[in-house]
Amino acid sequence: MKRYLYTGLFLLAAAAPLRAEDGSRLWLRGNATAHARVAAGRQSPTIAIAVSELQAQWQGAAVQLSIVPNKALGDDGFSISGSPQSGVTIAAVAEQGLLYGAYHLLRLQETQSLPPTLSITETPRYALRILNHWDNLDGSVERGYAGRSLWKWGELPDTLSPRYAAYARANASVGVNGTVLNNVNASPQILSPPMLRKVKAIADVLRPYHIRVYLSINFSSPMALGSLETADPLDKAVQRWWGGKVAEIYRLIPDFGGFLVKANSEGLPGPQDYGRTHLDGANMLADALAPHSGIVMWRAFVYSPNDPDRAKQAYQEFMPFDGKFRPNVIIQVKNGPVDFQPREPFSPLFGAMQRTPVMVELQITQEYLGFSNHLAYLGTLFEECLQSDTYARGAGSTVAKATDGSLFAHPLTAIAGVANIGSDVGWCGHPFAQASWYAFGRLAWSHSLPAEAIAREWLRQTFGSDSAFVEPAAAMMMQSREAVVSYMMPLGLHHLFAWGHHYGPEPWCRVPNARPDWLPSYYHKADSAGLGFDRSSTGSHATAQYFTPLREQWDNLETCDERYLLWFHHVPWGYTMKSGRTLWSELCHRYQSGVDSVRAMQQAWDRLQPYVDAERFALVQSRLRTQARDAVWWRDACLLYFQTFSRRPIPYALERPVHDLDELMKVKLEMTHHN
Ligand code: GCV
Repeated sequence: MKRYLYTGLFLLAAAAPLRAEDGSRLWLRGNATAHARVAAGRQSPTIAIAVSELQAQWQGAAVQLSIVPNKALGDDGFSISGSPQSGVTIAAVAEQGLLYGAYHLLRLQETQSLPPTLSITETPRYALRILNHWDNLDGSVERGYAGRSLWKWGELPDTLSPRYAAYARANASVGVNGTVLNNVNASPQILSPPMLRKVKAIADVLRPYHIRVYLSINFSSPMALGSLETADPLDKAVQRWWGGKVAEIYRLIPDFGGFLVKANSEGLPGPQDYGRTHLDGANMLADALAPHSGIVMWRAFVYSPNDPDRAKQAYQEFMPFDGKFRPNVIIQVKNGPVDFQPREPFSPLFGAMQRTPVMVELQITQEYLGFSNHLAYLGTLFEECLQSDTYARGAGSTVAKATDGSLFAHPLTAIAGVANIGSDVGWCGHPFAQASWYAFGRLAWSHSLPAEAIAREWLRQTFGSDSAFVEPAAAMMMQSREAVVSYMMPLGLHHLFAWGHHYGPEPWCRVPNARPDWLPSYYHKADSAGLGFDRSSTGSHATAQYFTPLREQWDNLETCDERYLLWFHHVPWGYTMKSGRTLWSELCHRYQSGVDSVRAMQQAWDRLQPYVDAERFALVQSRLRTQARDAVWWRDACLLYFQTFSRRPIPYALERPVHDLDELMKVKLEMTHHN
């Protein structure tokens, strides 16, 4: 079976009712026909952007931008008052508040939700709202499915791609205020003087949009760049080296944000190489950055096998250090305890680490959700994580509240999203993937916004406001991520991906001498008795890392949320599920429902053709066809493989598989630019 990667279109040209669009304008498609009167009491590059955006697009009467001493608004907040007819005032304490206020007002206009009288006050829930780019210095992007890197290192610092400002504008429009330019698998070279001059050139473009630049660093940099013989964080020469390097960065980039660090994870160097700890490493860097008000985002994505269950390892490694980090350290924790699977329970570090700032890392790029071939709106995944109740301080202690400074009073609050942005003309590789970037920004600003409301907002701005379009398209988006869960890994299954890339299924995968926790069988544990990883008290007891009542609920097969059933339990094939079906039968139904959902998305999209420009219509239609084929592939691969253990028939009411297991087991994807 040959699998195609979709780089071109092979569609019959449909009648084009609307102007073709390439997606490059994202959700900022306001037509520059307005000539509003906009006045500002002060001048600055940032205020000039707010003024010109409003002048070009605001269709109402005059707008006044005012700096006011209203401390309650904080640095980024704003208020909007007045009325579109008689004139609007946007007030803020600082210039960036005016910029965010301008974009907010224009969003209300573009989504046709302007009230006759405006009385709005907005402040963000996280102080730092940051994109992480996994972009390498050679222009490739790790887990990137939207072309090459946005950053043209070869032509910087002299040539500035117009995309840098367009990127900054898009981010500012949704409130993103930071970006980590390079991959967490960091090359030490990013800190070399020539590279820092290139970084400075980007920072200069992003600054008026109030986007700070951060860098991922390699812990061995003092050895690779500074010819020291060690990178031991307790070594004085190492500390001096970092102090000097940080000072050099701040001379070039006075508002530099700080470092993101992946250390002692997946083969990268770190303090443990010298018998030191994550605490030693993070605090050493924090001391170097503190004089300049920079921060360290130290990742908790670590899984050295100190426990047979990978899902427990980050908690075990980091909890002993709670309360011991410097105040400018924040621990960056992936949403789930393993690795950005289509569905995971939240990481138990949220809520548990109370005396240290902790930030959520979400993945916007679809490493484990069909790359940019599959339509999977991740607003629902982000919402599910942020609204998960940790019960750390009783009911209502959501992940959002455990990280936004409200439950545990930390002044440093942040959230990160691994970007899905590249050189692709439509930025994200799939027109609907833009929605996940948009949703990240909106939730980082206001984590209680419903994913559905965000989807509607995005659709109105990106395609058009006709409710005959918006409502069915929003419904399609809202079910899209659940569809992926169903056809890939329902009921708490995880990591069934093929070796070498994370696109297709390979639950049977065996690789001699591979780390066991990189193989699907480690996670699904299928045998003749049943399926799933026993993380209950009879198994690895990962449930003990959660608060009551979750630990008891999830520990018990009968009360465990079925979404996480096979995450926490090894369940007999004949076990009776809530539906009354056996586990095996339920599994078959779930896989089929995933396939059915994709077909329903295809139908829904085809019906929307009259409302969509030909170019984006055809692209989405083509991607949905790929997705439909892939969904069948996933269903057949997983069910036929698990059937070798369950030895039960696929329920007769369901579609029959269309592949042979032998044939599927031979599929080897050539994912040259997609892995
Ligand atoms: C940047 C997973 C991904 C890696 C990624 C890593 C991480 O393992 O597959 O590509 O590396 O997570 O988040 O550090």
